[in-house]
Amino acid sequence: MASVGPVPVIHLVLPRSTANGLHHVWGHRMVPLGLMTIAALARREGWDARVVDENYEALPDERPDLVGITAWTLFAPRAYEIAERYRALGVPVVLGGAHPSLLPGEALRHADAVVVGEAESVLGRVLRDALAGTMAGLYRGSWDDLSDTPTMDELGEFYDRFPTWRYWPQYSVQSTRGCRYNCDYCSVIRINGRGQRHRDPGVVVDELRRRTERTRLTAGLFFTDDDFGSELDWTMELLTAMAEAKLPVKWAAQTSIGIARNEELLALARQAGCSSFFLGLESVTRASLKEANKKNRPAEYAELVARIHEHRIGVEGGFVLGFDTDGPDVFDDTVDFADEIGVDVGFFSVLTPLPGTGTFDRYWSEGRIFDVDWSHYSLLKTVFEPAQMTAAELDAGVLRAFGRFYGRRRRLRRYARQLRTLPPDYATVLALVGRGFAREYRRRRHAGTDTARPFAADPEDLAQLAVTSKAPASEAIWLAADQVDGGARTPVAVSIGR
Ligand code: B12
Ligand code: SF4
Repeated sequence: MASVGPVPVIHLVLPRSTANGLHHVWGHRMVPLGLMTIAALARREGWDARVVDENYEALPDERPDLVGITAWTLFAPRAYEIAERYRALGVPVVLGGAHPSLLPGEALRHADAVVVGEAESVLGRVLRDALAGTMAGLYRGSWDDLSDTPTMDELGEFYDRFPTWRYWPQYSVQSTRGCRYNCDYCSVIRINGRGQRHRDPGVVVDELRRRTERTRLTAGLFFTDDDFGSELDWTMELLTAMAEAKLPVKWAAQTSIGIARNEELLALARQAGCSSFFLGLESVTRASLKEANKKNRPAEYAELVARIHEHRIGVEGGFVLGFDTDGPDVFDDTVDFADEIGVDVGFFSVLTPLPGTGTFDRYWSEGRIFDVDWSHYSLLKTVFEPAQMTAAELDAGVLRAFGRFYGRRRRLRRYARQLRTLPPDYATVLALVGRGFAREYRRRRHAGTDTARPFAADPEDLAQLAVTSKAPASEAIWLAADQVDGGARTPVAVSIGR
């Protein structure tokens, strides 16, 4: 393939997704870091790259040499529509991300190539093959250490191309990949592997320093790590370096709740600019947590949340509803519990058998999954038969949970408490986020679907997925790929751990 211009151009598309309100709410509108990473990798190979976030802009008219599309499960059907549109114009398409990694056979029906796993080790080959006109089939991206992952130096130019109003927090940084836990319903450990890989704390701080020097004002930052507090020695090292650098950042991170047991670490986090921690609290009953293979103990939640608040750090709590042990009272009980223990921002999700997970395996084997239109896998729509209620009751219950948690009175009471316990400016930010959620869920954003036509997964792809979902987490995507190409390519080296 000869390039259409002096340098080859790749368009990198994040498909639109109105099916879930989370990313519309101010304070949770984040940059598409995966695509920016790929843009920076393409730059290294001499390509020009344009990142297109379809949530905010239309697909461009100009014709690139190659299109890369990222797909999570809920917007995979839209990704396929976009892929078909470009292929009809004669532009080759490569798909990657969580969903194509776990269902590469399905993704290949809609694209010229699919990257299974992470792009760093393999994108150069994809681009070279694209230019040579030999791009085809599956490419396996290994789980390498993160030394090759582009830093803010390379990502900066792509940040600069976004309108400044679009995203808040302004920056996202990934300092680790993977997770050491093994929650039954989680995709992360399938996509990024069990165990955690870390970036060098000095590199992370350096990257933040250079970026914030340009803005002067205090910048909002989100660590996309799945468990920021997984290996506390490393977390301590990073926080110490951040605190010493006195960076003008206010940041949030997702972490397991264990971080709250370490007073020294909490104090350091505050010093380093931490505004809030997102905790996957998941359930208020130990029985449901056991079902999910989650180690949390609800009896400790109140005390641990209070400890975080003592350091004037906010707490966002994620809850999953619809476990087999959850009865109809679970919605009100969860909201009341979350409010009582002082959760500042609450997320309530429908338990969802995401492809490739243990939960998918269990419900699929039991014949309980009735909906395989992936655009419904928004975590706000029930796609399986729950044990103690109907699917419609679970849908309605989760909406009711949002309505109850973000009811006007509760929001006012919460704000009054936050003004006493958190920095007043941050309390106000949280109040605005709460108002955003209240509005979002009143408007029932998630009820719509984004695709032009209904989607139903193909039985052959589902048969492969059933096999993939039985695999231990760190083997799932490789088994998915083997089922498509018969393991034809050399297996990748997998390095996990520090
Ligand atoms: C930050 C984040 C968000 C943010 C911002 C997302 C954004 N705009 O990018 C917010 C908070 C908005 C969000 C929302 C949701 N999220 Co989210 N999110 C994440 C998180 C933690 C990090 C994503 C990230 O930036 N990663 C860093 C980049 C560098 O990695 P990456 O995107 O995976 O890209 C690499 C590879 O995958 C590959 N790759 C990816 N795309 C492509 C494309 C091509 C062409 C190629 C070659 C390669 C390639 O190469 C990249 C570099 O190695 C991930 C977990 C995770 N570890 O990835 C969950 C995750 C992606 N989210 C998930 C989910 C389910 C959701 C929600 C539905 C949750 C909810 N309760 O509502 C919503 C959906 C919102 C919506 N409507 O779009 C799931 C998706 C699972 C799945 N099977 O689809 C994940 C994996 C978490 C999980 N526990 O399973 N999320
Ligand atoms: S849900 Fe969170 S803690 Fe559990 S395995 Fe996934 S990333 Fe790790």
